[in-house]
Amino acid sequence: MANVDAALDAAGLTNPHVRDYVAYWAEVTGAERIEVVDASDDARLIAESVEAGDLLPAGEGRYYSRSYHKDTARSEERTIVATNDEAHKGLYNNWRPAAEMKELLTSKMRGQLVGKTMYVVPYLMAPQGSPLERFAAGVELTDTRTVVLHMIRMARVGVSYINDLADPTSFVKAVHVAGDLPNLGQGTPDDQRYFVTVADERTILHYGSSYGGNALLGKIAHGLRQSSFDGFASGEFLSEQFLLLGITDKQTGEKYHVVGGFPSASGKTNLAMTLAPDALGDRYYVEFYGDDIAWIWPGEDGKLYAFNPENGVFGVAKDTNEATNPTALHSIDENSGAIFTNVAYNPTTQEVWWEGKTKNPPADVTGWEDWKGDKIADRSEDEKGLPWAHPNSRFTVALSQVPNVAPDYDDAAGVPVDAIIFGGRTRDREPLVRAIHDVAEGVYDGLTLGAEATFAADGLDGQLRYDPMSMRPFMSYAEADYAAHWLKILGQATEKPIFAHVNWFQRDAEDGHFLWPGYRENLRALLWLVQLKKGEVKGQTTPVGIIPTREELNLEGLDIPEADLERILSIDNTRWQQEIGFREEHLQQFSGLPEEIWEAHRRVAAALEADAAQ
Ligand code: GTP
Ligand code: SPV
Ligand code: MN
Repeated sequence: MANVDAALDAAGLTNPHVRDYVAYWAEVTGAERIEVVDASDDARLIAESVEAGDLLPAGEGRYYSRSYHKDTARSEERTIVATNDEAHKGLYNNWRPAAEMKELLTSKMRGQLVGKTMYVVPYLMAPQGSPLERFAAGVELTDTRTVVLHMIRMARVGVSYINDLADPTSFVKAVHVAGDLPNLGQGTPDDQRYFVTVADERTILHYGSSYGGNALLGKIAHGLRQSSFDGFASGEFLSEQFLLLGITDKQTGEKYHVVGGFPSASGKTNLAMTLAPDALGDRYYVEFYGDDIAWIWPGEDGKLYAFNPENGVFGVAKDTNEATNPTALHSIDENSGAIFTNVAYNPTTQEVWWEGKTKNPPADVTGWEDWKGDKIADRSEDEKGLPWAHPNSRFTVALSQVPNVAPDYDDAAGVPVDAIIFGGRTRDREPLVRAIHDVAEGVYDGLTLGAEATFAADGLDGQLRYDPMSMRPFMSYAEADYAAHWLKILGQATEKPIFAHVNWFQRDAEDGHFLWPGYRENLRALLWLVQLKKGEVKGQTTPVGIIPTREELNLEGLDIPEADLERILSIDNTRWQQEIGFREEHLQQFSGLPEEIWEAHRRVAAALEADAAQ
């Protein structure tokens, strides 16, 4: 058994409550050694991982890892929110009683670290000194060194973040045990994995995975699930699966900030890192703040403020290339410290590749291995069409490596929010952009976000489903309360942001091609939205919001078929009326939904009917 006190003393970890917590779990897990981690340990831990073969070199200052082949995405059905009050039970949070889950997880974790090291990772999910700092501290305990290396990139890590807390008990207890991955029955009736957030005790207990959101507990489990609960319980803030970006108009010197909720693997990273299209690049510049989480609160000046609690990016690799996302590509250049997971790898040349990195895979397959480690050259005729990389393969890199990161990304004051957008993979109905001035209608729009699910969660790719505010997998309390909390926070802002729904994924019904080229061109829709907010354009009013006229959308330097443009700038009333019926059923599942949301729903339905009757 480890000498906990000696290890904590040596690391200067003085917070007595953290010390008790570490000692407790060292005892439960039977850990042999305790190692307290600081961000400055990165180089040593990398060297140890390379030495042990957990990481492979991917060129100078970049690394490659493979996860167990059944452990490559979040598992929504194994993810549970537990509390001591059944009132927190919602439609999506898989609510369970806290006592039952704590007992179960403790039994799963008992003895799991015998002979192993327990890494103690103190972290902060916020810029230091922020008004929400008391919700941001945590200590992850983990059995997995590569998880530590990911945490060093994704969060601010070191004992200084937890030693001097104003309230020394205000840290999240986040325990992670990967366990024996080949013997956990992933996806079978005998699945052993449990990813539990005991939200009203600020305790996270994850067992059975070393992948991303299942294992980097600062990120999703604390940064989204726990913190959205904290935001609600304190009444102070929202925590959402949102990107955060700034648009600077170099001509006027003005800057606008946009937050946006798109479901997992639906374009947050791409939009937040985007460069202006070449033709508009002289005038506009996009600054990156965050690609996955925003904490949002009403400031004293009546504006809504936001920051990104993360310190890094855990981005989807697929289709990232010079044309779609040059900024992402350069954030993972040599010496960026990037860690790639489950892409294809060539141990001879130390190169990595994923679908869409280049048009075709490397012509010379010598040395190349797919994401499972199987040689491409050995593939049978049947296997030749299989992807080289896992569709949910990712890169992990610190925010500071992103070329267009905003100079004030680390500023504790956050930035004022001018617009809140929702979007997802919606193949019909949703136009390029529709703007909504009314707060209740904006919140209603978020709650009825319908999109195709993606490979970021196991077994759901392509399923059409509602994903409120893109928070469905991260929801921590009842949806009706969530809606009310949104209305409350937005209600406190005297300078309201404009809402909008965007869609880069509308397809042609016949041949399936995307009607809008997407990626860098998406900025055009946001520029129109900013202009609308400033009253520089009027748009056309439709029953579901204001959409741009053909003339208002800046299409300079963009060639797009007129027929496609017409489709993405129009509303299909019949299809929308059908959607209203689906929405009604969707919303009825949330008992006690605020009347303002129902009123918004009825207003939209009535406007569609009136429009159809004309
Ligand atoms: P999470 O990290 O899972 O929360 O996802 P995310 O929303 O940050 O997703 P990301 O930006 O990484 O995008 C995922 C996929 O969507 C990538 O394969 C992109 O190539 C694709 N994508 C992003 N933007 C566009 C777009 O404008 N058009 C099209 N067609 N595809 C896009
Ligand atoms: C997502 O799945 O939405 C992600 C990746 O952002 S994970 O950290 O695994 O949740
Ligand atoms: Mn995400």
